[in-house]
Amino acid sequence: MEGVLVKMSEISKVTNTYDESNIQVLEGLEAVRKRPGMYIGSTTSRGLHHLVYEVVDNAIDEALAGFCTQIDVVINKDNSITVTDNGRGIPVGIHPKMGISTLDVVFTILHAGGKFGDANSGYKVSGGLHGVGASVVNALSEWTQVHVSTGEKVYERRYERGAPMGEIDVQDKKLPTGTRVSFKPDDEIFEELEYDYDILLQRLREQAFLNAGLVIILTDLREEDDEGNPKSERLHYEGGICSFVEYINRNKEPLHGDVVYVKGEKETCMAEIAMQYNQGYTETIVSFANNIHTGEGGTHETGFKAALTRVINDYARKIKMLKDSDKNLSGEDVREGLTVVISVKVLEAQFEGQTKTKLGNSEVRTLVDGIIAEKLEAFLEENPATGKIIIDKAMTAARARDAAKRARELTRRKSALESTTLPGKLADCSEKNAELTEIYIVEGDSAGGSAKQGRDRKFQAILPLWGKMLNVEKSRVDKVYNNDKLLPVITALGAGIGDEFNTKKLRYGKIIIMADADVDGAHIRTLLLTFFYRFMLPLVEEGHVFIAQPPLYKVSKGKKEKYAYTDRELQKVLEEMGEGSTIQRYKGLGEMNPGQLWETTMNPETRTMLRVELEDAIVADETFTVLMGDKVEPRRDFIERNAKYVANLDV
Ligand code: TSJ
Repeated sequence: MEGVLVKMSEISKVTNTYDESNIQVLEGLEAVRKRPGMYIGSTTSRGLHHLVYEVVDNAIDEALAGFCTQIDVVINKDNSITVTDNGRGIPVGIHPKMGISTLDVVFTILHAGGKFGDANSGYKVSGGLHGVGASVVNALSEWTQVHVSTGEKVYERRYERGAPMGEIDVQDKKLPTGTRVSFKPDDEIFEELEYDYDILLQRLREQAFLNAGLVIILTDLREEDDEGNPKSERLHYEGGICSFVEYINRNKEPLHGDVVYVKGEKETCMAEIAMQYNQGYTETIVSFANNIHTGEGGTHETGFKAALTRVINDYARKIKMLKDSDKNLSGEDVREGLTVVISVKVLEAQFEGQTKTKLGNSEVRTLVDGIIAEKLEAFLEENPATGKIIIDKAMTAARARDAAKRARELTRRKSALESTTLPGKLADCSEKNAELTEIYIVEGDSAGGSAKQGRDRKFQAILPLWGKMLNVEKSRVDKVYNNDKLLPVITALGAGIGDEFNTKKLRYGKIIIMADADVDGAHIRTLLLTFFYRFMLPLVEEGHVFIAQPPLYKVSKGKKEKYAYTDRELQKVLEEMGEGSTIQRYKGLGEMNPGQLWETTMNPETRTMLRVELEDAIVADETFTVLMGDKVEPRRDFIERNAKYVANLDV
């Protein structure tokens, strides 16, 4: 990074002893700009949003300290962000060690957070994925503007690409106390500069749940409704993680009215969980460590699961719902249809895993197990009616799982699941190395025929599907294992299903869903994606699933032909080709001949495909529950609200 970060006048105030550390400061922010990925993960859209979390987390710390009740987050018209809180205001006085204003320490020194004598010691609970602090945001912003009100005075400070500009402006103004920070992400750093309202909303909602009572307001000034009001949402949940569970379950049918909530502390660990069973079959576990979403799970989840299984079995035996001769209920049995939010606070959280979102502290497993077992046992003693409902559900699950196991063994004997006999309709490829191969799952026999003729048979396999496909969202596992529409998919992929699914055994690296660009095609796509999501999750998580994108139009003029994949592209092509061109609208894949299908949709050199990504399990769960589940009302609402996402599935 070019230029001076801390002004000479400020450096001169620093004693000799600290000269050196100040030089490190300069080098520090320069290092951030040189290797932003090291500090915020990436410079893609993900990193861009990370800047907001970083700043908001500082305001949340102030709320946790008990001094702030409201945080406002505004997306400005120019895609800069303004975060305001009503806390005490960042300290502005001279920092005892650094000899410069604490404000400048916060914004120009790496990892300054928490180092300036926070009175309420204990767990440092909030903090982003990397917890890098405001100085990183500052270093990666074209400009940062800070406004601190102490109640007596107002202090203002501007930075450009990390460097303080001029002096801190001080004015005698008696305004309510608080901090306001605005920043504009630097276009020299970020590949993507546009903020996504829904991504911010999602994360802020999560923080509002985790900090019961805190008010967070998100406003988007880029978008106005018909009356000229900006898009805005107020997030405020007095019920904390219980509200979170109700929110996740809002489109499902709960089995018991009240959310079960237990909380306890042991040694270095505080744990709280909220849970509620619903009539569905899937388990939804959402966990946090020090308010950081642990998407990859970890020791707190393992501890909770162990405690839940043990306590439910003990209780079921105690009240004699389980007889001495009965087998224990399994972990899966006691988690069928369970939605649970786990939040732990630990002293020095260690994050591991591919995305650093897996809690690694080994002591936490036994601590959480202990806390939850004790409290949950007490809850069941005091709420026997709820206890009975839960055990009923688990016992039904156990019986169904037994039936499924028998069905699976039967099917297996019939050489379906593990057989080497591939489905009759499959046109396999000659290449055997799965890293190089792909399978097209194609709707309809006629499109399947075109695909078989058009493909490159070396590495492309075709599996046609026909008839009505099973909606797995409404079926138990035993039905899924025996379903004659899904079996060919399972055997062709060759990697098993459910607990036994193993991506190492996959016969193809890319699984490509190819269906018509109409409502029926969208339906098939959603059914298949639901199936993959619920029964072959690693397939989706590891990015093996794709959606083919056939063109919507062919524009011809004389001998010239061009394809358009969207309506906007059609307009562009029409302008290029000029007067006298004819448009053919493709209603289905079947209307293309094999050569055209290859050229437009299957040739790796020229095709475009959508990779199905799982950014967030809660959103995905909601999407499939709502789209494929029983309730009609939420489905209509969801489609209206999320026309964009559905349209995305619909391409
Ligand atoms: F990220 C940030 F630094 F830019 C930032 C910090 C952004 C926003 C929107 C708010 C904050 C912030 C920091 N709000 N409130 C505070 N509080 C303190 O820094 C603070 C105030 C007083 C005392 C004290 O001990 O008197 C201690 C602290 C940490």
